[in-house]
Amino acid sequence: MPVIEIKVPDIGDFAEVTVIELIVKPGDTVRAEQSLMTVESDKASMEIPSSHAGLVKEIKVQLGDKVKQGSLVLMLEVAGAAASPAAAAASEPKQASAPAIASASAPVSVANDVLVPLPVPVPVQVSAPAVALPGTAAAAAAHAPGASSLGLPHASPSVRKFARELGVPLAEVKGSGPKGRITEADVQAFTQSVMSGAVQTAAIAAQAKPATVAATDGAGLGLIPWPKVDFAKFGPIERKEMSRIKKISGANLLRNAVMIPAVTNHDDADITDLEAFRLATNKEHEKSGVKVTMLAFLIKACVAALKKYPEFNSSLDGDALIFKQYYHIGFAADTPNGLMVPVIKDADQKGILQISQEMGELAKKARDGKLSPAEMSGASFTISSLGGIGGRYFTPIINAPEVAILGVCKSTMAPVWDGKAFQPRLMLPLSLTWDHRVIDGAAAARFNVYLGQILGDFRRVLL
Ligand code: CAO
Repeated sequence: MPVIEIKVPDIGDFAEVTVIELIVKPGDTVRAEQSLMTVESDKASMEIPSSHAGLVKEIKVQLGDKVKQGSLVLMLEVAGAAASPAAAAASEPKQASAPAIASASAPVSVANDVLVPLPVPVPVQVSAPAVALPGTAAAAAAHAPGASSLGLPHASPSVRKFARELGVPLAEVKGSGPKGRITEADVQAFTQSVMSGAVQTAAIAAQAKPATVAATDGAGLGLIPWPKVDFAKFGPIERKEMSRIKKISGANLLRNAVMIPAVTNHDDADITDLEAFRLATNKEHEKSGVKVTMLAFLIKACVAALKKYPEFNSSLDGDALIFKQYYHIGFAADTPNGLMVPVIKDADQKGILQISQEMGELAKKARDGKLSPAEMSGASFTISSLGGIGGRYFTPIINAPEVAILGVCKSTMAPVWDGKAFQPRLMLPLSLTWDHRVIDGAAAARFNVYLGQILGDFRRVLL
């Protein structure tokens, strides 16, 4: 029986491509259009199908070889009538794109028909080009065990198809092929380890986990799994367990960030006169040992704004709002073990000196790890001040079930136009984050404006 040469057909714009997978071996019988090997350019993977049915006699390429149109792929023994000269080339390559895998000779490109494996065993097609994938999907996929530089798990179209048929999330499979490429054997081995219980898919693991520890896994939210990276591959590393406080606050912050439709308004308050007053007060009370801080004034100013705009002092309860008639103000304290939020109770009934004194005591207890649960609970509004450190604005995360939080940064002197000239004024940057289910943008802007007015002239608190 005649033996014909199977060569690389027209592969479009690609001058040279690399052989990344040999799908057949000598002695295999192949059908016409059956894939012989996978090649890869810098843009896409393609499978080279056979133009004829026959018996593979000899493979003429090796993994890693660079091939181009006309390169000899293999020798195929075919039935006599089939060996016409016109047929002595492989079929058009199957690029992994195009609407579907129509015929084996229709080009299909990986780059334009991205199958992003989800934690559930249902592949989802994303029609955008790989380079323009939605940020999270692309970023996460790019760090997945077998991810390629396109943000996709490194696998040939046939392996992808195989994984799809088995419902295997390719992003969770570690590739053993060249450059971490996932092979059919990897998919098989993954399936076996899942069946034997040695490995759980992210979707199964998420179902088994309590909600609070979903902090490291997007699967509970129906997202693709969190990227797992072997950092040691890139350089020296050290693993340290997070503190208990960080673990607890992290889970809370994640829930609040994900569940609250939060918006942040930024504004500046002119605290030139207030700062002068604060410094004078501190001088006056030098001997008392109590230091009056800007945060104490902010607490008092917030109480006034909360009274004027009560929805900021409320909490959601199903479809109802609970309006609190007390003013317990939490303040974020930076401690060696992480973020803690002690609470000044009944701040409306306390003066600046008392608030300053209590704040000092609570902050010390927080840093010493001696806060009691009662001293950290019951807040109806929270302030997070980075004023002692620096920065301009930030977007604090609401401390649920509260509905707003005020972030404060470092005040700076700035030229402010008074209608006739620029005046040097001490300006305090404010960032108010609010829950859009409860508060409207206009109300948030009014709250900030009012807060600014009070801080600009504290006598307004008395009105
Ligand atoms: N603008 C300019 N200076 C400010 C300022 C502001 N908004 N706020 C405070 N300062 C100054 C203070 O006057 C003080 O200066 P002096 O030492 O010259 O008197 C200095 O900065 C340090 O103040 P402080 O931060 O120790 O005191 P505070 O009352 O402002 O804050 C506390 C107390 C507990 C809130 C603070 O120590 C702290 O832990 N801040 C970090 C909070 C945090 O981590 N927030 C982020 C939460 S989100 O991750």
